[in-house]
Amino acid sequence: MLSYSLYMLTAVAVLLMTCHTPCKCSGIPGLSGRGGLKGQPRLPSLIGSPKGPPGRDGLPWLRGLFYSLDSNLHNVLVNLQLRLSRLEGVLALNGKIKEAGEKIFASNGKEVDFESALESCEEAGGTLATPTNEEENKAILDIVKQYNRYAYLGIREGEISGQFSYIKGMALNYTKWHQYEPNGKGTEKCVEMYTDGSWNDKKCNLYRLTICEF
Ligand code: MAN
Ligand code: CA
Repeated sequence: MLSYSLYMLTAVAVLLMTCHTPCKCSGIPGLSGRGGLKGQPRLPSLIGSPKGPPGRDGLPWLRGLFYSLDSNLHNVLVNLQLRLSRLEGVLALNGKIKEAGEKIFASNGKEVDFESALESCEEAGGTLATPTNEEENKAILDIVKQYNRYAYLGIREGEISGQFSYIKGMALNYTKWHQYEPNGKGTEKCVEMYTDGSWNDKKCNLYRLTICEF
């Protein structure tokens, strides 16, 4: 009786932990992107790969318990995925978000200096919009055009003049400099996006549209 209660407690604890631990669902196989139900692999099982109902060997009641917890968990995750996908659809329809690959871009419509923009994005759990390919640059550009305002990007000049990198420190793997830019030679340490999607190095204390990525 005691060991049964212990198993029940453990099982419930596992279920609660899995359900309540905040997680980035894009990290779970089959839960990345929108509407990804087609051909979605089954989620990783708590008890290995459940090919069917509990077998006869081992502790059938324990296998049964985990099997049903596992099925419930699977259903919860599939429903969450559907619900999130519908919410993303609503936000996209209303022009509140732009999606590119795994990234979601959004603006609060405010024009502030670079540090304040970065702070707002981080406070919201994201960071400043940082285009790393043409698709992402286009998604950010859509927002720049929507507000008809230049926006700061998550790119900054390092100690070496003319050397720009992502705010996290890595070297740029994609650039979209406007002709003759960057030209600040150490005096323009931030980067703005123009309304044609090209980039200009610019002083960091100006008022530019805040666009974040999540
Ligand atoms: C201004 C600033 C510079 C920019 C030039 C381009 O001087 O916006 O950052 O390079 O215009 O002519
Ligand atoms: Ca410049």
